Amino acid sequence: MPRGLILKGIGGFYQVEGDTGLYVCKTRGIFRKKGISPLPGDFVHFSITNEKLREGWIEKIEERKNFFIRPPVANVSQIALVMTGVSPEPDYTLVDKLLVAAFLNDIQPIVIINKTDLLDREELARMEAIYKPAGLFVIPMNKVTMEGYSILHDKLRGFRTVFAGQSGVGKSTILNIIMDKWLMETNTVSDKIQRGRHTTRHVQLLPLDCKGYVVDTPGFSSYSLDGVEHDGLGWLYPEFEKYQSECRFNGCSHINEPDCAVKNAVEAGEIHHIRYEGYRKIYEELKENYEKRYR
Ligand SMILES: Nc1nc2c(ncn2[C@@H]2O[C@H](COP(=O)(O)OP(=O)(O)OP(=O)(O)O)[C@@H](O)[C@H]2O)c(=O)[nH]1
Ligand SMILES: [Mg+2]
Ligand SMILES: [Zn+2]
Repeated sequence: MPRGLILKGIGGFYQVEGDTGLYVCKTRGIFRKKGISPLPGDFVHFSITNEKLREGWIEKIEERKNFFIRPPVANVSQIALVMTGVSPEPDYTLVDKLLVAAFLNDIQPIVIINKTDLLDREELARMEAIYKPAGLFVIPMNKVTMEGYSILHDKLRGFRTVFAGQSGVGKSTILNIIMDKWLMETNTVSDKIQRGRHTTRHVQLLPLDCKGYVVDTPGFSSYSLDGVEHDGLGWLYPEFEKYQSECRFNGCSHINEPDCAVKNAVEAGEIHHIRYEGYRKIYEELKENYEKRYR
């Protein structure tokens, strides 16, 4: 049975990319009964009912490595966090939350500092310095001089990358340029799905020439972290790692304890204070949620 990747789903039809091109597949009632609905990013096994019309049935959904409800997408392998220095003003805590979610789900994060045409080089260096100690790959980009675009294209190779970040940072702009330059020529895009309701709000995987896929998402202004306990938050900050074991207390929260190696590293400038402040905010928020749940 052929195996394929769901690129998008519209009104009960799924566009599936198999080895020999695109098919439009429906799902068996059995999935609905089990409460499973296929997501873009799902790897599926499908049977072909009409080769000429390129139609089939989805018979099996492979186990997901991860999945998200908002936006609905499965098997994300990389997240590109887009931010800017000025317009809009960066929401560092939002970026940190997305980074935490990425590390929690074993997704490779990269950071894009976009609109560098509006930023002087010192400001840019200041922003890069926030994320470099965490070992993150940072790409300065702008559409005016095309800075960073080919570096990004290179980083997309072989990954299924979701673009996320505040509204107005330039996610769609970046993806439109990427698609203009590097969208894969797809064969037979079936009619049926083209005629279906189509809005840009629909989550879809766009195949690139480099065996990478990109997904645009609408910007969000807030993000709630699920599946993270405040106790474990520090372990999702890569730059805390080498200090954590040196704190005086086992299970130190790095908030109020004395002889905290993480806090000392912040004071010494080895951990960036913006990352640490974000950590405190997120920690308090998670703790509050925890107490609400168990009180
Ligand atoms: N100066 C400058 N403006 C840019 C750049 N990239 C994008 N913009 C502008 O930023 C604005 C917002 O861009 P979008 O691509 O719509 O932003 P978005 O992140 O997709 O926003 P949402 O869809 O609301 O989440 C547009 O006016 C773009 O033209 C850039 O490199 N430099
Ligand atoms: Mg957009
Ligand atoms: Zn500590």
